[in-house]
Amino acid sequence: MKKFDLPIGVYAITDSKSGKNKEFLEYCEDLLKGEAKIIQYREKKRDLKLLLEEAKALRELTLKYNATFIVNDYLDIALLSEADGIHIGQDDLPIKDVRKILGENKIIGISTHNPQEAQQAIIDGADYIGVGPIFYTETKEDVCAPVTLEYLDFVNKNIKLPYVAIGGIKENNIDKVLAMGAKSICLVSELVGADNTLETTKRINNIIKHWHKN
Ligand code: 3NM
Repeated sequence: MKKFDLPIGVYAITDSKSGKNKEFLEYCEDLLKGEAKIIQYREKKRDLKLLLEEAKALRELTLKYNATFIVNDYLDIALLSEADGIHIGQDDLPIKDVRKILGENKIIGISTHNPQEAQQAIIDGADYIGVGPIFYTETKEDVCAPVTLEYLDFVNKNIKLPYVAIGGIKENNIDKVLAMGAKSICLVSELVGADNTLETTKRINNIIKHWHKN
């Protein structure tokens, strides 16, 4: 039995530019008020003490809004902040070793970019996968070329794991991703760059939920 399903709606990821016009936590609270039910804390190349401090604060905030809290990459930060789980990349520690450290009850997600990686994620015991980048993105450094809607279609039809569609997804192209069956959708720059993060998150959540209402 699956222990976890991704919520239908926006899968929010923080970015070093999150809250550039606002305090970081205020930005995250806008995501939560806009009904994001899952937040991944993704911050690269920063002071570990600061990462832990922010992760703990975000853990507290996500509990207040009854949202799932995932930490990107850092196992130590995930454990110390009592996150619900971790999201890793293909070059990180193997899932079975991450599982040994985190335990059975925590969520492990992994980014995948092709059918082989998706199939391997099942074998390795991932709880969900990231599917991307669907479209061109400048947000993630060293990411591969867009995997296109073709890979999303493959995952939707063949991979029996929850998945989040990611990469270059905007309000003006989200319909294409929804039409493939995606239920959990991540938009980073679209939310970071929004004039009103709360309203934009809410509006995009409504689009996703409306699409899947039956
Ligand atoms: N992971 P935006 S693409 C964090 O394909 C991340 O694994 C990706 O940002 C992957 O919505 C990506 O601004 C960045 O394109 C997504």
